[in-house]
Amino acid sequence: MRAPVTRTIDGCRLVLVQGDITTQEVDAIVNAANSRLIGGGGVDGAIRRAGGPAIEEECAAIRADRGGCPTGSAVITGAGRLRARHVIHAVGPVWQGGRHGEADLLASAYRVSLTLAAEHGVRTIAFPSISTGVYGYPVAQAARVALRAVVVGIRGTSLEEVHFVLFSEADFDVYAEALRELLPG
Ligand code: AR6
Repeated sequence: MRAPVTRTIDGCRLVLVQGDITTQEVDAIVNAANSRLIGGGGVDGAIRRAGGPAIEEECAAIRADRGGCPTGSAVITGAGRLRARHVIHAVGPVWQGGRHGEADLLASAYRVSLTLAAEHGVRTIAFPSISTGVYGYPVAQAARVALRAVVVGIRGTSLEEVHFVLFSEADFDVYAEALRELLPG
């Protein structure tokens, strides 16, 4: 298990941790969702199992109302039995080789999540590595896009702490290296 890596940006702590996102003590947990907001595997399955049926009930209401959530965007629900107050369901792109706007869509998924968080008074938030599981986005490239989007997006917000929760040591190491490149020291 890797030790956390931390940077401070404009008074906000950016922390890389290795672990399970469902156990994070934060106001909001971000889910790597799909555009139909229909529960799947990976981190989505873990969040829905831990949070219970209340999350699916709210997702079903959003589906009925607006059909789901476009790729590159996000929606917010309650968090059911999770410790967090909110789940932000962010829809990252499916990797198609890198020339189909994937980087812009991935950055947008992070940006919209931060905007929703700020609108709901969230002070602490945890992100998974969106799109790098089932959706096949190469993790080194995704890490650079994700960290840059968050470092830019947290400036001027009331966010106090942003966690990236990496499931494996390998993913943690890739994010730690990308963070060192982006913010040396
Ligand atoms: N905590 C933190 N990270 C986790 C956890 C966990 N409990 N479980 C898995 N991961 P994925 P995607 C990591 O596939 O690529 C779903 O079916 C995992 O190791 O969950 O955006 C949705 O419904 C990987 O690094 O999300 C969509 O249909 C990362 O989370 C689709 O998969 C993301 O992997 C979204 O695919």
